[in-house]
Amino acid sequence: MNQENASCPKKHFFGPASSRITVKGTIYPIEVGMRRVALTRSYECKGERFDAMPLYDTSGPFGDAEREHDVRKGLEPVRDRWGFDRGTVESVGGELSMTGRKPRVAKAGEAVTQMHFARKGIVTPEMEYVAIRENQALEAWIEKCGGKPVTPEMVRSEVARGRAIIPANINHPEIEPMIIGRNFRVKINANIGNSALGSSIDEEVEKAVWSCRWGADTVMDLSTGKNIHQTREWILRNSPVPIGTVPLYQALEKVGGKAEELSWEVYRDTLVEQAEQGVDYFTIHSGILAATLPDAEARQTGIVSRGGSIMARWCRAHKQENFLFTRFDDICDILRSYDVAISLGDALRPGSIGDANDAAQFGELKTLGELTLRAWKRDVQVMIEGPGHVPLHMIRENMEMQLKHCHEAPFYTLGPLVTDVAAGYDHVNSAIGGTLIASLGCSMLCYVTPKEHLGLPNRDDVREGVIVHRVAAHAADIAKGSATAWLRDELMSKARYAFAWEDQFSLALDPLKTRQIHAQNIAATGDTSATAKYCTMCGPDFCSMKRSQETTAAGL
Ligand code: IRN
Repeated sequence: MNQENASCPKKHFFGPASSRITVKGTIYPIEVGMRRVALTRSYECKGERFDAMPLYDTSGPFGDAEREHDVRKGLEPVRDRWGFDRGTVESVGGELSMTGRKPRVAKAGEAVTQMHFARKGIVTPEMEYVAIRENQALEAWIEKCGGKPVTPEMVRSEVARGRAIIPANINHPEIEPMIIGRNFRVKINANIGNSALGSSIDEEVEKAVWSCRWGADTVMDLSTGKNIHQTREWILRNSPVPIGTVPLYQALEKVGGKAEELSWEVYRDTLVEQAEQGVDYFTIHSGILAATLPDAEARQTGIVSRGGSIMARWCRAHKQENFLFTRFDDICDILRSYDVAISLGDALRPGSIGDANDAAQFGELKTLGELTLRAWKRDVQVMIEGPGHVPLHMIRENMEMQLKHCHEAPFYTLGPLVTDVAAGYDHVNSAIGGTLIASLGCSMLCYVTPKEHLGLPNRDDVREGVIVHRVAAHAADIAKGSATAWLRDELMSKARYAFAWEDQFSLALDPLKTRQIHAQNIAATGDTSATAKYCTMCGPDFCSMKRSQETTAAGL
């Protein structure tokens, strides 16, 4: 780690061995947040000694356990202090209710997207930020393993060619930038949001904060119930991670829930409203076309995308083409002036394994590839959404088709769920398919919680969903050859073999649960030393690691 650039540690949400640190940039006055875990001993890996490990951290200021958080004030607008001159920006519209800040927009016809600057050869502070963040202050280790640390220039080039995106609306200055692309760490998204039947603003803000603490790289606010605007405002002002939405849901609310009454004008105004608030990416279902509806509707489970079914209904009622398709260039013109990235929705994703990889799904994927080129013409950053329910042996084809049709724009999938019978455990189901597709090049996994198909997730479901998908993403990173991901496992294994329980807690993806289970173990064994060389799984006489060590020590 570059010690000169690292700040003083602060006590972390995950306990005394974890601290929140920041690493300073060298091009811009940025401070990149990370988590550092102190280990109780020094472990040797490839001739290097490690008595601490820096970890990628999504918790932002919420990771700092001693900081008071007043959600009514929101987070500091850190990005505004980085001194990057976007040149063409002006204030617009009314004040944001929580901060009194005026939203900003590019002057007519101008673009302020990361892709715009990248293509001009300009490295932005956000690009430097994600480069430092991806390396986890382990540049020397990455090189030792034969890898290349990420550089700001490499980030610029990936964004310029559309192979990665940095969702960072100019009106969301509170975020710690992150990057989505297959040459970077695999990311996960957590969906939150109220429905007509449940949850309050406070609960949703709490879920957003909770998601970041447990490791969500982005959060999507999918609210469809009361107070949509206000709920989103509070989430945005308190979110250190990019926020995504499906603007169609709010547009539908505005017309009383009647899909046939939707219009381009209502939708356009909703895009502007959300872009001014600072939403970083929009799911837009532009790929479902009127001609494909008969095929899709004849499937076993029809159209399972909410956005897709709304647009299908609109097309049927008006006997017209999907206006999200016909107005696509107008949509891009709005998005480029705030730097909102597009997540092209998979309205025709399969909702059962029997519908997987059918003509409707792959036909839409092809359309999404065509739309990608149109968005790129306007310098709008794009990722592509993917399925859905797909049996394990049919997943590879999804990744191959996405690469073939979508010009290497990042793939972002919902699972895939590999069976239809895992209700109550669909988070695990999703992580199985997600691990495979991420190892093949998918850039971000949309989490699924244990409540999928059954009900609105609560805080505990959010934690389960996030951690299970972090396991999937981490497993994929290892399979892709990430030196930083590998190091964490190597240290964990050494700690496990040494019965260094504290280090095992610190390095686990869920340190709190690990500690809690071990505490129950201590209570059961009566051994309070916390150094016991066994656990209740095998007991003192059957612990294979203990036995191996004794055998080696005895020279047997
Ligand atoms: C991700 C990949 N495929 C779908 N998703 C997510 O599903 C998307 O990001 C958003 O959170 C949600 C949209 O659902 P509908 O409207 O397509 O059902």
